Amino acid sequence: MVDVAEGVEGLIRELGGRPAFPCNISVDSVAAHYSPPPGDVSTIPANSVVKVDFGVEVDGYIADTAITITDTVAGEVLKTAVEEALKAALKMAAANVKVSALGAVIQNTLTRYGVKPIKNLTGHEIQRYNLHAGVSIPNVAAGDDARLVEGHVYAVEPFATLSEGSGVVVDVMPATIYRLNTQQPRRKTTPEDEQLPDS
Ligand SMILES: [Co+2]
Repeated sequence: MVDVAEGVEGLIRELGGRPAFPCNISVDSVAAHYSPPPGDVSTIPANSVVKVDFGVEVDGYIADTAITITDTVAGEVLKTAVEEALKAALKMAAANVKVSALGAVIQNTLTRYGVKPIKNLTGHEIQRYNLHAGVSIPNVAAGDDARLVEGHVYAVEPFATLSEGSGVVVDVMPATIYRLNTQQPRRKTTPEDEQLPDS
């Protein structure tokens, strides 16, 4: 996994960009946000569903993208479903379209393939130097009355799970991706905090 992450991030730098966030390599029931820390010896198992998610930053402008790679039949269904859901959402994306309408078309497409949308992972608006800004793009017919705005940038991120899944992801430790928040005052650290591994 470290080799894949290093390869992706190395190529981004070679091509003149910078990784916008650590390359995520998430396997099977891990939906997103696992990045192998230094020294991680884990490998990608056979018969798995692997999500590779990475972003590129140039001069503060950010692209956010992901692909699913699988050697399983169930994984192929998931992959086709999310790809078709993305296509359907992009087809209707335009200024003034409600984000809930995008969520609805994503949900309907996924349901047609017999898989379930993940409710609590969403796409998002992207601003310069700000990966998660402004509105969220839901994967279900939910959300507020927010609408797409001309000139703004959005990441549309359909996430799906097999029908027996709950459609809700949970946070598990260890967290391997951190974000430096320069807007908030630093909270006091405790000796415990000092012992957390760097990632
Ligand atoms: Co994203």
